[in-house]
Amino acid sequence: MNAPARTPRHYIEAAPYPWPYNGDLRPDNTVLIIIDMQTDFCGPGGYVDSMGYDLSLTRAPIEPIKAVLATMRDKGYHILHTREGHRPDLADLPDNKRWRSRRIGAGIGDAGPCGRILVRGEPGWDIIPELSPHAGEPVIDKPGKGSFCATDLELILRQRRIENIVLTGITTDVCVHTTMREANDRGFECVMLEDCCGATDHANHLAAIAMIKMQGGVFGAVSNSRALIAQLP
Ligand code: C5J
Repeated sequence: MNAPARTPRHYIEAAPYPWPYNGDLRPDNTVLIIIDMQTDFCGPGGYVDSMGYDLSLTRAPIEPIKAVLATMRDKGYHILHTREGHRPDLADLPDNKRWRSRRIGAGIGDAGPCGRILVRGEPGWDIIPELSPHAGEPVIDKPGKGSFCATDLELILRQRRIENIVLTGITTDVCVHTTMREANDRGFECVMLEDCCGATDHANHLAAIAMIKMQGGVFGAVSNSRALIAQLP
């Protein structure tokens, strides 16, 4: 008698374990999420620039993300984008978030060189042209750092039977990390691509990556664009 056919297993080289944990990696159960690649976070005159941080750190992931995006689009994987921003009337902007941003001279909701900072519909809030969403790729508008808070992201992922999430974008230590933690707690199997992320401080980028690898992969695993592109089925 023939043995029953085995489902093929596929893994991406990652740390601290080959990802995903069960080798069940397919275009229909896996999504690439690109977080907050907006002018406000990586463009001249945007929020991060107004705070005086080094833009080269948040722009570094643009080229690696482009390569991963092209590969995953080509192979038919799910693609999803997020944008951090607030309603023009600021009804969804907590007072303390605004107060803190004003302390360092980049008040959310205030006028800046790219329009009102982190306000939906303003030029600075747009995703940068290099990584523009294609028709049919959902864009999640989020008022917070995590992509699951006050959004329909989880509903969309469950509708599509997503199990695995490839995380990219900015910033590593804030919106990407918060989203990874939220996703992990909901049972999604996550990998962060380290060269496809960037932080406003490089030491924080490295620390955020190190945290993921603790406890056998406490939030998932860490890989990079080269390994993913080479090994994606
Ligand atoms: C921040 C983000 N850092 N996208 N947002 O405020 O990480």
